[in-house]
Amino acid sequence: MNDRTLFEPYSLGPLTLSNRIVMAPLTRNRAGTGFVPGDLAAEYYSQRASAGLLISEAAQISRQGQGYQDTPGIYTRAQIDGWRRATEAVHARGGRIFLQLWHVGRVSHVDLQEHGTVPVAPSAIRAATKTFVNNGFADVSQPRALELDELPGIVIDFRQAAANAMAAGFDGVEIHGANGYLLDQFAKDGANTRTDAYGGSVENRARLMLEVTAAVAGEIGADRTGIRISPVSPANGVSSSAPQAQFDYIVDQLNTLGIVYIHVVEGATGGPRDVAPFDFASLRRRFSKTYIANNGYDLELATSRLAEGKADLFAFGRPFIANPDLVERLKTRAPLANFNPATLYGGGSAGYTDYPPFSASSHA
Ligand code: 8OZ
Repeated sequence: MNDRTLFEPYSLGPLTLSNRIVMAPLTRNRAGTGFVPGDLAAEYYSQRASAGLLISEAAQISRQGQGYQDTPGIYTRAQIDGWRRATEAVHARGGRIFLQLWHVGRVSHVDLQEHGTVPVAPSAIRAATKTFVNNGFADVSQPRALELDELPGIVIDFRQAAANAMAAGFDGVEIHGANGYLLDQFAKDGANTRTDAYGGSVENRARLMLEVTAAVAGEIGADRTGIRISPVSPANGVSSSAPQAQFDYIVDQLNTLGIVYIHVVEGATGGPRDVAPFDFASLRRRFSKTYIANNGYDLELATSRLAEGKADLFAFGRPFIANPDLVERLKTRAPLANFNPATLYGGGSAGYTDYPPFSASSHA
């Protein structure tokens, strides 16, 4: 079954994926009132259902976990019902879809928080990054450090959000442990100067990510739980003084928890793959289940990495925006369309659901 070609089926835990191409999570900021994903989202995901696995845009697990305008949640009944339309549309086309669970931590703005309260973080250190709020980009707000007794509530929010995702019909969930958001902030010492059980040592800084993973896997099953990590990415202003030791340890523990995949952003998110020295093969060796590779892959690199056994699945992000039929285009070596950067974040169907498949585009 697990034929070594990108376009053959692959067994991911209990699921059979039709190929080894994954659609990476992509933030598109088109949720409606109450942060509910609407019919356009269902259409957008169903248009891309020929990917072996779709990973949804990041969905906040709570109001506190939101960091950008108009991103969808997974903590209310209306949000669950909205997402169900997307999962049903994807399943009707034979696709598989995981929901990405997100708490942004300090990458937020008072105007996005309930009653204008300040965002939360491992430590009261402001991130050098911007967010999309009030229809423009603005510096993130100064955060406050989470109290020790608030952390169990965040674990519970992740667990409940995972249960909600399953109620909405998702095939599983991906915990967002990457790109400088809450769990990555805890893991990396540039953002975490705590002196309690959640700061200091490699083990302590990994603790929240691992508690969340254990709780989610306990709720919905390890074989439906994945996680995304970005060991060396400086995304959203994080830094780690010893990423190899930190992420070797994290991946050893994730392996023990038995979750179905690790999804690894190799290098700087959306940027250079060689941003810092790091042995990704070490993570591959430490993890016995599925390794999803991401960042700057094209057909050639994915094909060679698969042949070398360096990864099982390959996540493409930006190429899926303007190429809903990306799998077919890669398979037939058809040209790829470029997306319009002006319609990436927010708006309606323009630049979202109106990119045609190759067979329907102007060459035909
Ligand atoms: C781009 C814009 C906003 C959020 C990530 C969820 O980097 C994101 C994101 C990307 O993981």
